[in-house]
Order: sequence, then structure tokens, then C-alpha cells
Amino acid sequence: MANMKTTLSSESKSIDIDSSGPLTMIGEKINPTGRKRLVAALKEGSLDYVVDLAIRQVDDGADVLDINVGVPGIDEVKAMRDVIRAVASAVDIPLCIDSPNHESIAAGLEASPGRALVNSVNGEESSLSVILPLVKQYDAAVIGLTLDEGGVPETAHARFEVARKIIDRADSYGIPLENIVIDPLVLTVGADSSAARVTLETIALLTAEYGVNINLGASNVSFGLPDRPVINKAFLAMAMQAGASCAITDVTTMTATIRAADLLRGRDPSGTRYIKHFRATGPDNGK
Ligand code: THG
Repeated sequence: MANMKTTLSSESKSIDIDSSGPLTMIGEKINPTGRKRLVAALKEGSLDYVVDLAIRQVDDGADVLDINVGVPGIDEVKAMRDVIRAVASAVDIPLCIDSPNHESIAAGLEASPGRALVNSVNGEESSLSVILPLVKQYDAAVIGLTLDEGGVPETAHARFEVARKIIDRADSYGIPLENIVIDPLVLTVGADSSAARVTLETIALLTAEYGVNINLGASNVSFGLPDRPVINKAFLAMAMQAGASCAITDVTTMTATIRAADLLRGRDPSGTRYIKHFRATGPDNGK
């Protein structure tokens, strides 16, 4: 199958999520979940800490930055606009606008200097009918989550059908397949030992049928288990082999594994990227 490229851009740089290239890494840390300091900064409207998180993730190898400002009680639309402007003037990489709220997504799209990635649309009618027109209006790209009114389907086949629905509906709005990245979602193997396998099968089905770009937020897979990074790293390497081309991840801890997996699957000619990362950070032990 021909390779699929999802082009994103910042003020002056463009990057491709490329189904036949190395994995694109979306830095996950601008997200208040479990981060007290970020919650406090967003409540105060102080942007220095957010900008610091942005710069650190770019230094650690992020290709794109996820921006999630969901803190109860704040004006999320204003926070999204302010954070996107501050981050876009501090770093020159594309942004991923992460919110369940379409007004925040619209504000983020309006404030983004280049082509952003919307995170996310899903198979629910209320999401498709509101998010896809925004994606079209701003010529953005979008992550499609394989869940609908019934939640996250249990089988790979059913998740594939939700992805098909999102792809078909996007097409009806004039959004091409290359502007869609499907996220097949992963639940924890702590609760269900087939959780990772179902996600890997969904990736394989989508890759065979559409060749569409695939994103994963890999850290869910290990929830509730000890030594989570080991599980996250093993899973991400397997997902890359199955066809994942993009991940929302902790770039500080995951980059070495991602570089190694890209080297092993022949996507890092001469090991240039692997060696460059090693030279910058040293061995991966203990992270
Ligand atoms: N798919 C898509 N988007 C997503 C997810 C996904 N967005 C949110 C999430 N999943 C990915 N982002 C995060 C961000 C933070 C954490 C996990 C996933 C996290 N935070 C630590 C905690 O909660 O304990 C605290 C951070 C720290 O101190 O290191 O784990 O799957 N499309």
C-alpha cells in the first residue's frame, strides 16, 4: 500500500505523520491529569510553567505537543487560546488540541498558527456532527477515537467498524483520509488480559484496509500494574510493528525504546536517529 502522510505545521515548520516513516511522537505533558503544578498554573493563568513543559518536551524529541487544559472551574476556552498562543511563540512544532469541548477546540484552531491536529472526534453522532465541520473549516487534521454511544467496543472488528464510520463521515464533509489519524484505544491489561491484543488486532485491520495513520496513547495499557514503563515500552514496540505511526506519550521515558523499535523495523537508515538520541541522553537504564 502507498504510504500515508498526515501533514501538520507550526508557524514555519511542517512535519508528516508517515505510515512508512519513523514514529511521530506527541508529547503528552501539557495535560493537568495528575499534575498539581500544572493545575495551579492554569488556575492562576500563569503561562511560564506551561512554556517550560513545552520547551522541555521539544528538547526531549517531541515532534508535536498535545495541549489539554481541562481543569474544572476555569474558563477552558480562554485557557486554550492563551496556552496555544504562548506555546506557539515559544516552540516551532505543530500542536495537538486535546479537549472534549468543541468550543475549546474551535478556540485552539483559531489560535494555532499552522495546521493543527484535533484530539478528537469519535463515532458518536454528537461528536461527528460538531467536530468534523470544524476540522474542514480550518483544514486541520483529526484523531478519530474508536468509541461510540455504546462505549469502546470489545472486539477488533467492532472498533474497525467505528473507524469506518468516522472515515466515511469525514469523507462526506470533504475531509480526505490523509487528514485522519485513527486511535484504536487501549484499556489496561490489569483488568482484561486480552486488552492489548484487541488493540493490536484493530491496528492490523485498519492498516490492511485503509493504510490510515494510527495513533496510540500507550500509557493506559499498564494502569494498576507495577513498573508501568516496562509494559508501556513493550506494548508500544508491538503497536509500531502492527502499524501505529504516531503516539501520545511521555517523550522523556519513551524515546529510547521508540528509536530502538524504528531501528529494528528498518526505519532509521544507518541508525542515525538512534545514535543521535543516545549521544544526547546516554543509556536508558533506570528511567
Ligand atoms: N488518545 C488520545 N488522546 C489522549 C489519550 C489517548 N489524551 C490523553 C491521554 N490519553 C494521553 N495523555 C496523558 C497525559 C498524562 C498521563 C497519561 C496520559 C499521565 N500523567 C501522570 C499521572 O496521571 O499520574 C502524571 C504526569 C507525571 O507526573 O508524569 O500518566 O489515549 N487521542
